[in-house]
Amino acid sequence: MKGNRPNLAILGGTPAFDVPIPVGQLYFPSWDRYEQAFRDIFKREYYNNNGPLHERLEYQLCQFLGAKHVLLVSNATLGLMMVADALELTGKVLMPAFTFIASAQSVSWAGLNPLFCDIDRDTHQIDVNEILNRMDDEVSAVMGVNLWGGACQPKILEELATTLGVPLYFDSAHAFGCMVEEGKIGGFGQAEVFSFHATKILNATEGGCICTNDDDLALRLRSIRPSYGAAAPVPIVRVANARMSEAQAAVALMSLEDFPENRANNEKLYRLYERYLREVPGIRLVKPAQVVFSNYQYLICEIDSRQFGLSRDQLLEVLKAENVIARRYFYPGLHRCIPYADDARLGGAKFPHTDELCQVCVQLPIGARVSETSVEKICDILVRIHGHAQEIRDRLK
Ligand code: T4K
Repeated sequence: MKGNRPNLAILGGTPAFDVPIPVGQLYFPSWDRYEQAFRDIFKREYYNNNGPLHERLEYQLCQFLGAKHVLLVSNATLGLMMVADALELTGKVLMPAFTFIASAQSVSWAGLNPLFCDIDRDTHQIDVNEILNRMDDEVSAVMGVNLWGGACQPKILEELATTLGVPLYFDSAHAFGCMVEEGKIGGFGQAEVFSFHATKILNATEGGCICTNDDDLALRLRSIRPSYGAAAPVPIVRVANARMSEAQAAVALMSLEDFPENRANNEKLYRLYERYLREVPGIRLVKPAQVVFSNYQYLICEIDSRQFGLSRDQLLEVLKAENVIARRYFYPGLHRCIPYADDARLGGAKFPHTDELCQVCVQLPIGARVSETSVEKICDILVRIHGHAQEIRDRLK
């Protein structure tokens, strides 16, 4: 790192980047490939409902993930709702408080109540002991969440769910392509759900998929997703209308082909951050936890404001002035979000680790649109911010 830029934007200097550098993977295939895929869709005159690209993507994902059944859906939130419905859950679903609000909203939309538990302070993943502490008679399932390109010990959760006698499913929106010692994410519990939103490493612009090895569950899920007018494989109460179009499948197929390259780019950028951030007091880079292979989809740091000199929120403001769009995922913790904050069912439970991480976590840019030079520049800015912390604090007053 050169460290010789004249000044920080917050102190009157020029922003380090001319255009905002966003968080998120934001992969774009080359225009030629994109154009060809869409010419083919136009030639076939087929937009939706189990088209050839849709079928090819489901097949390739089964191969890639080693799952018996893969169902494409419009997004992961709908996929999670469908799983809750297909499992015929009642009452409550036990899940971590430290996750994106969509995890809990999927449960609410399925007519159930989320019951939150705290996470492990170091790994950020669900705390197995907390599951045991929070379990009650109304809990009909556990939802594990595999966060940040890491994992929540899915094999241990499987054993625990068997002991507790409830089904287990996973929100794996962050974990496409990741592996734990016991196998690939996608093959654990009753079902796992991935997100293919534009900010994820497997990108359909918008979309997702459900994986399951359970034949009956797969049949019910196919009936819930259906194409209107098509015969449902088995009778079900509700349909979700959660199809993925040919246009989305086309982008996802290119993204799947380029997954190894995009993952390798993420890892290279992660290693750069790792090397440079060692020099910055008060910034801890969070390692993807409990996996043997990560997609490095997120670059998460914890800010120790006493050592760094600024709080996480002050840092976000300073980075924004430099055109670095960092995020404070997840804020403020699901137990503090409407509609769950006033919920008497929280029953006075405390979530100290979630509360702490919601104050100190920051997501920095990583992904297909981020270059090594950009990472060096961002780390250089962080060094300078730390070096001018007092001056910045005075300016932000
Ligand atoms: N479970 C978990 C654990 C999740 O994290 C998520 C989603 C879900 C379930 C549900 O999955 P989906 O139902 O969405 O499939 C994003 C994504 O919308 C969301 O998918 C994701 N998690 C969540 C953590 O992040 P935002 O609101 O922060 O993203 P957004 O749209 O503001 O984009 C981030 C940055 O990228 C901005 O600076 C703008 C920029 N951007 C974004 C898009 C989409 C671009 O420059 N171009 C683009 O095309 O939610």
